[in-house]
Amino acid sequence: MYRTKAVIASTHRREFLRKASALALAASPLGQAMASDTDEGLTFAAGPRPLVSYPGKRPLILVHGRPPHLETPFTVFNEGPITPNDAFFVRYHLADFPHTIAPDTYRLLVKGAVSKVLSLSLDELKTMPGQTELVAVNQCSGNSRGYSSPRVFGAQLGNGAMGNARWTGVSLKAVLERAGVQAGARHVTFNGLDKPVMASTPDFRKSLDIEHALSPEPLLAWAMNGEDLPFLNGYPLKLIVPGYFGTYWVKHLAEIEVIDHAFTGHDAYFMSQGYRLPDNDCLCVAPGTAAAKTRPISTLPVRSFLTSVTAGGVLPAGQMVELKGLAFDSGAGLKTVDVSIDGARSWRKATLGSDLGRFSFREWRLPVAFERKGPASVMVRATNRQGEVQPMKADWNPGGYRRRVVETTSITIA
Ligand SMILES: Nc1nc2c(c(=O)[nH]1)N[C@H]1C(S)=C(S)[C@@H](COP(=O)(O)O)O[C@H]1N2
Ligand SMILES: [Mo]
Repeated sequence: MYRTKAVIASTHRREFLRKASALALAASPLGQAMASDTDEGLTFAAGPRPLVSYPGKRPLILVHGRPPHLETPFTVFNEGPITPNDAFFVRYHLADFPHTIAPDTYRLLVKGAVSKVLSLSLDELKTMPGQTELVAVNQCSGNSRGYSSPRVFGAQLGNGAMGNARWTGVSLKAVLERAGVQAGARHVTFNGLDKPVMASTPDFRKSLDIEHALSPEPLLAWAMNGEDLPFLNGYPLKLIVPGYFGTYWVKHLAEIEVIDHAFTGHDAYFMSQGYRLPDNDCLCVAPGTAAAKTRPISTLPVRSFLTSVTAGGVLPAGQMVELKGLAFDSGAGLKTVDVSIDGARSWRKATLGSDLGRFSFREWRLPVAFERKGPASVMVRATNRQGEVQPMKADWNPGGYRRRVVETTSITIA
């Protein structure tokens, strides 16, 4: 059960809510996340997973309560290519995360190897040059980790630690240029308002190479699908790194530091120790073994999912049914989505839905008829414009990161 440490005096509450976007957990009937006994139909070794309600969110799958780690129920992905704000997954590493942030006193600090230190208000960010908007997938590095075989440590996630939204903000490049990046700058580090509870726990900080930080893609977003960022998704400002895993998308962003040296030490833990992959071509090792050398995780692999029917679902025999799902990659763009209903003996090309941008989920559809009653399976395989294709056999790494295998959904034809 989750309980907030923040206590809001009731006399000030209305004034407070007018000024601040807040979780307001203590004062709301959602002060205790309400668990129901419904689960996602997936049973991991830890047992079935309950749904919980948090402020601003519909019931989501509870992965951990402290700090909140919530997964999107997979059926949400059949609603369309944009993930609704109230259904978007939530991930935090540090238990001391903010519960209230007042938008009028919030500032973004830009410092380090720059000509001038900036302290920017939300209004300044919203009116400066470099305003931008794009649709992009936020996927956790550990999405689908629960399917790793052999099993690995870490949150046993299903496929719901991902989501796709329209992000509105200002380009990171414009903010860095306004501060004036000094010659010799090598990396840019990012820190949010959340903090570790104990000094021995490293802070959650991420970094991008200076070339990447000054490229056109990364942005600092205040809006998600046309509304303020949901509090739990990083209100009031979040770094968006299109095509890169969610670990770089720092929430409650408060500090940007340009550095002219390597990013090392205790504060670099989530770059130097965590979120790393085997440093080789497949980014994988023999199952159960360790990697000799590692590198930070970076871009999303090409992936695809069936959404119109989930594992254990039933479809009718002898009539046309439309299969539907989603595919995405790191920005090269999708070329084809192929579907097999005969155990990979033959593949049919699905029709791709509207293109919302190269970093977005893209829908696919395919009408098929299952002739015979009994158990059946559906496999989906995406290929991008660079020829990257999902493998038939899952590769393995010790972190259980970056799953990309062709998914097989077992169903019944009745
Ligand atoms: N400040 C902060 N930002 C963070 C994290 C965090 O723990 N603290 N976790 C990261 C990770 S690993 C993921 S997957 C995404 C999740 O974004 P969401 O919670 O908005 O879905 O946030 C990233 N940004
Ligand atoms: Mo993550």
